[in-house]
Amino acid sequence: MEVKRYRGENMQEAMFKVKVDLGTEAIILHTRKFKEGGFLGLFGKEKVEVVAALEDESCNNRSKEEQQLQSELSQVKQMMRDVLKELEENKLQTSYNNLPDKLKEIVDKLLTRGVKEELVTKISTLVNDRLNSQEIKNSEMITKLFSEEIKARLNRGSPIQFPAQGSKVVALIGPTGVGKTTTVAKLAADFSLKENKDVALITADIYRIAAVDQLKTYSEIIDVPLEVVYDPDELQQALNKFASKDLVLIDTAGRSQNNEMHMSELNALLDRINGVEKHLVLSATTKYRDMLDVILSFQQVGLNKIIFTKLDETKNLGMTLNITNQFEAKLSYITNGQNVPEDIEIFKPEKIVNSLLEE
Ligand SMILES: Nc1nc2c(ncn2[C@@H]2O[C@H](COP(=O)(O)OP(=O)(O)O)[C@@H](O)[C@H]2O)c(=O)[nH]1
Ligand SMILES: [Mg+2]
Repeated sequence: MEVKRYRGENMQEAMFKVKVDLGTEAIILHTRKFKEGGFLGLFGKEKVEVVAALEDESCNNRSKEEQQLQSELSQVKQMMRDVLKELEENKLQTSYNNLPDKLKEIVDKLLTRGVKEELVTKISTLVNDRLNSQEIKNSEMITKLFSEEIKARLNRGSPIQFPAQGSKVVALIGPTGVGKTTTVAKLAADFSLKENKDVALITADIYRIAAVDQLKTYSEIIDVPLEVVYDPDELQQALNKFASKDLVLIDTAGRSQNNEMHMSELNALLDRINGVEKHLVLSATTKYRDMLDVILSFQQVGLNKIIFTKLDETKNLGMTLNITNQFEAKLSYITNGQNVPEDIEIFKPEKIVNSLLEE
């Protein structure tokens, strides 16, 4: 501790000096009055002396206090954060608990029916927001809002439509075994028998004898002509031959490692045909990730529409919603059984909505 003395004409002056020199933290140890000048202390002028010191410790203490204060402050801050977080979590928890049962029930239903989680979250959040702005908030309203949101994401169905003049050419493309040939037969039967259209078939699936036979049998039963083609030139010739038909359906080989008709060949085959509408055939039993792979590879060939098959074999109807939500291509048909020609229908969003939401 450093002790210093300060003198002044009066107390104020001495204190002022202490303050200037030692700062406000100075400790006053002692003050006294004394006389300066004169003789033996007589007749001298009265002055003031202040003994002051600046404690090192006071300095230390101060910074210690500051540190302590800082740490207390950050503790308080942390506590506040914890409390706020807890409040927020409680709020979320409470708000989830407060969601109407019907809403939670539909969320479960959509998840079990194969709609992907991310999409279910999105849709149910929107429904809940919309519900909050409604006057009536009963189960019917919740179902109605869900069905609107789902329908908006399913797009309209887009079946085969005929040009005012000339023939319509539709090719079915897709992996092996998804039901292309069966679907070609169903479409041929439907258009020729029910809608009285003049239909012809072409098969480019010449890599499996059985595949040709399969379609040949159908063509005979339905009584429509069939041409088997082996290359793009023959395909063009067959199309010329069928130029007066209303509808020409082309069956193609599935794409697989063992199959010589790879994507590029399929591309080469269909590339030169003007105005061919390509429907990608997907089986609803395929896993979503695999389905995305299939769509991405067939997008190289260019696809206009999507047909979903085998909906009878799965509860995963949500697949249709996942796909239409993610891709622009519209759905044209769905098939739901092996029977030709019965088990096919135009894709109708309402029907999918109902099936997704039904009890
Ligand atoms: N359950 C069911 N089976 C189908 C459906 N469509 C096709 N199939 C069956 O799937 C198998 C493969 O069909 P196919 O038309 O040869 O497929 P492709 O290789 O794509 O031409 C056959 O056993 C068909 O009967 C469907 O909608 N539901
Ligand atoms: Mg086939």
